[in-house]
Amino acid sequence: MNDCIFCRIIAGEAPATILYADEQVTAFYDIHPITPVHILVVPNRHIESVNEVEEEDAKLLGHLVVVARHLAIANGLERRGYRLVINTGPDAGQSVFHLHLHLIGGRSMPFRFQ
Ligand code: DGP
Repeated sequence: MNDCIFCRIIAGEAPATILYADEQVTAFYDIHPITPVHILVVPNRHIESVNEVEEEDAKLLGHLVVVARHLAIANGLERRGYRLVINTGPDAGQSVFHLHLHLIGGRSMPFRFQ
């Protein structure tokens, strides 16, 4: 997917501060952080959104969460807490159509889901 910015970051063709990478996922800082810590954890394979997730992707999505947990600990978020957010589709404000998990924390966040 040459027109996908996250595919280009994963391939090393676009700049980003890579915090973690393995054969399944890549993590890097969000370019527009909304909290002191704002990291994106992204599957290396292009999946547009949760709408395209299949049963065989369950292990990959579990791995995304495990990597996010390690990054939360590495950034000192474990005790105070953090959010893991996956925006899906226009009503949720998804703007990059390559599935990604937001790890946000480092300040208290209001509860906004009503
Ligand atoms: P979402 O709204 O859930 O689709 O979030 C997409 C996020 O991706 C948004 O917070 C900004 C971030 N982002 C967009 N383009 C780039 C980029 O080129 N580099 C990095 N590091 N982050 C990006």
